[in-house]
Formats: sequence, structure tokens, C-alpha cells
Amino acid sequence: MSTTTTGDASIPASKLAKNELLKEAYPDLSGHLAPTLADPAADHFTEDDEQFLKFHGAYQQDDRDKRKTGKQYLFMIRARIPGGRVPAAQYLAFDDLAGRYGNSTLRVTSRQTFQWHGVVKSGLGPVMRGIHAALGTTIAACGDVVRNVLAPSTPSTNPLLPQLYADAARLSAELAPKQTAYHEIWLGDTELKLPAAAAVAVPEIQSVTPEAATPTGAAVDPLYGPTYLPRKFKIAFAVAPLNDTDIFTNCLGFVGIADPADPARLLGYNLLAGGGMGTSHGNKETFPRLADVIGFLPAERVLDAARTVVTIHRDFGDRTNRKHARLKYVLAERGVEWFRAEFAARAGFALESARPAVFTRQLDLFGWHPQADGQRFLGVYIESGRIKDIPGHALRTALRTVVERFAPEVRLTVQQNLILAGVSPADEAAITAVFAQHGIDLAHQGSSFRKATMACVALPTCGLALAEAERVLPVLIERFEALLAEVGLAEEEIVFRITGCPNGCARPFLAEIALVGRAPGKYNLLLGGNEASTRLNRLYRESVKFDDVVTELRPLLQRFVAERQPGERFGDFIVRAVLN
Ligand code: SRM
Ligand code: SF4
Repeated sequence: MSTTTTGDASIPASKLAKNELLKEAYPDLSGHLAPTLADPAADHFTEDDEQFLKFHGAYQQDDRDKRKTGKQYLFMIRARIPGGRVPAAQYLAFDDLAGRYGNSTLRVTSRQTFQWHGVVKSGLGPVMRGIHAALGTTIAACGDVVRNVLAPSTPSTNPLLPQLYADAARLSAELAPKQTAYHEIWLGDTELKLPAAAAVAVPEIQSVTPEAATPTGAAVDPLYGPTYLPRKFKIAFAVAPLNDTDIFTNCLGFVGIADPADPARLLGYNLLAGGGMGTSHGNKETFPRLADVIGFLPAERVLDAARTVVTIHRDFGDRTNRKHARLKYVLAERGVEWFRAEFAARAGFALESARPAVFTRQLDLFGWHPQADGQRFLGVYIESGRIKDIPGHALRTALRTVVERFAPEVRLTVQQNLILAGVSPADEAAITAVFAQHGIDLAHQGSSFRKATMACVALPTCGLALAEAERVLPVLIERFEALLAEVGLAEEEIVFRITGCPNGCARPFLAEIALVGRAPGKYNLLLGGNEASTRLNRLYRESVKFDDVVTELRPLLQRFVAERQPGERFGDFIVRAVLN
């Protein structure tokens, strides 16, 4: 049977990636999750059901440290939190779930949400229900759908931010898949719960016409159709000059543009498309890519525009090869002009020329800062996003105590850090004291280098990790801090990111210095990203041993000290003087 069309060509089932057949067989994404969940003797799901589990926001994993004594199945659960905003009560509920059912840590991800690690199968239901009871969700945190929508989290004086957040939240709701299995399986709710968004008309689709129902009788999603997207789809919002959502790494980006006559009015958005990080070692068909700037649209058309781009991915993404299925490959192969024309034909309106928008910086603010409304906000550095208590540094307890007592809004950043927003100036000293009592000096949260680092999760939970990342970051930071002090750059800020494989979950391909895992203890060393996160770095050395990283970088940093131009950053120096 020919099941799916990709753009202009029909694809026989024999050529489709296996996931396509799975989705087609169970368009409500239920698989056999319910019977396995109900079976107390089963400690894990089948490989096929793992794929459905993702659409519900959970990953089946195992503790890779313990593989020698047999697989110990564990689950990671990821919430969907548009714009990374978490009300105080919800934070406390999430923290509670981490203590009861997880490994007593909450993990801030590089896409502004939380993950719970180390949940055993019997804990899955309680965590899902707990998240739902706290008015959160995990629907579409993973899977071949629109994932968590990013929005700037730094409370600042930019008056456009509330409008961007509102649009991000709207897109998140409207583009969520409308399948009912989530409620039926996890919440024991058999009632059909189609949000109002399901009734909204989608742009005319020329190449695929989803049928009203599939052979299994399940309702077909009005936007995604019976087989959803060929792959994950990521959306971000930002306003220049602060690129605090790393917008060019997303499938679709909306850059807010103010009305020149009224800087508080959102005129519209520049639409960016085709960004993505994931690549595979030795596979030239795969590569990291920055999004192209496609054009400008009025603010009121943002939802139509997002739906249109999602359908372009749905219909033209490669459904035969999951390593080549992201929207970025459609852009790379068909080109921006084709994309503009396809967009206009589907949306019924053409994009205008993009408006000027220059990004200059990506990183977070730490410590106390004023908000436009007179309140204060606090930027808290979280190493690798892992909120946990360790001797002498009880970060989890400190955060819990502060959130319980002062009820600030918690905001998650794409740099894996956390912001406590909306704090009364009168509470600042007391909050600072709570952190101090738990071993955290808010005025000195680490060197400039430390605060510009990111590591992906990698071992022991990530099944795709080829090398360590989060667990070796503390050692690397210490080594780098010592090296920077040795060459006279103790206060230098250098964006550093490490991942355990080239999937790029901590967006290493934009860092000034990056390590990308190749094998246990071996990393590719990449150099030359920039402060604004608008430039891809380049491979400098392949398969560097972990212990040799500092030795490789010492001469480059020494040259940087000797030859740098006034104000020049390390990444810019590398591009000007070393890689050219
Ligand atoms: Fe990721 C897969 C963790 C952000 C590209 N990512 C995974 C999995 C689920 C491994 C798996 O498929 O079995 C990792 C789970 C590890 C664990 O134990 O928790 C994982 N990705 C993460 C997180 C938690 C990294 C972090 O340290 O914060 C981030 C969660 C984001 C979220 O909240 O939704 C995370 N992943 C990213 C990003 C960054 C971003 O989106 O801004 C990327 C690069 C951007 C992009 O998508 O191109 C990213 N993750 C991938 C890929 C490569 C996809 C591709 O195009 O080839 C995979 C592999 C896959 O999907 O098959 C992957
Ligand atoms: Fe796992 Fe690789 Fe992502 Fe790191 S980059 S979390 S190792 S998939």
C-alpha cells in the first residue's frame, strides 16, 4: 500500500521509514501502551511502543552504568512548557514529583522545559497524572510534531516581550496534536477532548488530503494528518538584539519587529526557517544548519504562517530516512526561493521583505536585575541544568524554599538556567539569605567561563551518547578556569558547549569552543562560534582525547592573548586568524 506522499512524489510503503508505518497503523498514537502499562509484570515497553511513548512525552531508557548486570529500565519524562514559564505552585508540584518518583533531580533542558529522569514503569502514571494535576502537560514534548515553543524568558525593558510570549503560548496550544490516547491512557479519561483549536480551519493542502478517519477508526489530526510530521519540528521566538532562544537553530523562528513609530507595538515578525543541529559522524547527508531569513509577515498572521510551514514540512520532509527528515534538508535542497513560493501558494499571502534585525548576544543574565514593572528578577546559574542537592550546595532545597515562601514565577532559559521573576524589591535580601544558607552566593555564581557553558545529558541515561557530557562538565570547567588563569584570561567569557554525540542537544555547533563526543573519552573539537549565536563553528581537530583538550587549546589561547584586537572575542579571533 502506498501510504504517504512526500511533496510531489508518492512513496511506496516498502520505502518508508518504519516509524511512518507505525504512525499510520495507530494514528491516535496509542500503540499497545495501555495493556503494557496495566501489566505489573512488564518492566518495559516494546521497541515499537517506545516510539508512541515519545509522543506522550516519555522516553524509555536504561541506566547505562548498570548494563553489565542486565538492563535496568528507567523512563525520562519531559514536560511541554511554552516559553519556559512555570508558576510557583506548579514548580513545587514538579519538584515533589522528582523526589517521589524520579532521581530527586529536576533537569532544565536546552529547550526551556523540565525533564524527570530515573522514573520506573510503575511511576509513569503517577508522574503523568501529577503533571496534569499541576496544570502542566507532556503531550508533544517529544515525537514527530511541533515540540516545546521557545520564547524569551529574560524579563527586560523590551515592551514586545509579553506579545511574543502570548503568541508562543497560542502556537503551542493550536499546534498541539489533537489525539485522544494521552487522556485515555494516562489520565483514565475516555471522553473525547478536542480543544477548540481542532476546529480551526487549516490552509488548503494540495499534496496530502488527510481522510476523516483511518481504517482503525481513530480520528485523524486536522493539521498533521494520519502520519504526523516526518520528524520533530521546533519553533522559537526572539527579539533582536538578544538571541536568548538561539533562534537560528530552530525549524521555524519568529523575530519580533517593533513598529518604528511606536516601539511598544509589535508590527510583525521576520520568519526564519530551516535551522537544526543534528548530524551523524561520517554521514555527509547530515549537517548542522542555520535557519534562513525568509521574509516578514504582519503579527496577526503568525498562526497561519506557522501552520503553513508545518504543512510544508509534513508534505515535503523525507519520510524514507529519519536522519534526513528535518525541515532543514527541505530548505537546503529546494532553496529559499522555492520555499517562499510554496509558502505563498499555501498561505494565500506572500511574505514581505524581511525587516532589519541584528542579534548581538545570546547568553543569560545572572544575579539580581530590575524588571520594567519595578519588580526584580534573579538569574540563577544551574550547572548543566541539573537542579539537585549536593553537599555544601543545596540548590534544589534553596529553590524549593524560596518558591514556597515568596512564590516568584519560575522561568527556564535555553541556556539551561533558571530565572525567578516578579520578586518584590522588599524580598530581595531575604531570598539572597536563603540561597546563602544553602551554600549559594548569588553575587558570585561562577567565572564568566562557567556561566557560558552547557552540556547535554549524555550518560548514563541517554541511549545515543557516544561519550560523557554532563558528568564531565565540572572537571572541564575546572581545567578551563585554570588554563584561562594561566594565560591571563581569568575573566574571559567564552561560549563552551559539550555533547555526548553529534545530535547536538546543547547546540554545540554554535559555540566558540565545542566538544562533540565520538567515542568514550574522545571528542571532536570545534571552534569559531560567536556571542550572538548566529555563526556555525568549524571542525578544528578530530577525536581529541579528553585529557588532551587543554593541551590543544593552550597555544590558541596564548595566540589570542598576543594577537587579539580590542574587544575581540575568542570565537571571532579564531575565525579571523586561525581558520582562515
Ligand atoms: Fe535532544 C535526542 C536530550 C535538545 C537534537 N535528545 C535526544 C534524546 C531524547 C535521546 C534519544 O532520542 O534517545 C536525549 C535524551 C537524553 C536524556 O537522557 O535526557 C535528548 N535534547 C535533549 C535535552 C534534554 C538536552 C539537554 O541537555 O538539555 C534537550 C531537551 C529539549 C526539550 O526540552 O525539548 C534536547 N536535542 C535538543 C536540541 C537543542 C534545541 O532543540 O534547541 C537539539 C538540536 C536542535 C535540533 O533539533 O536540530 C537536539 N536530540 C537531538 C537529536 C538530533 C535530531 C536530528 O535532527 O538529527 C536527537 C536524536 C533523534 O532525534 O533521533 C535527540
Ligand atoms: Fe544524547 Fe547526543 Fe543529545 Fe547528548 S547530544 S543528550 S548524547 S542525543
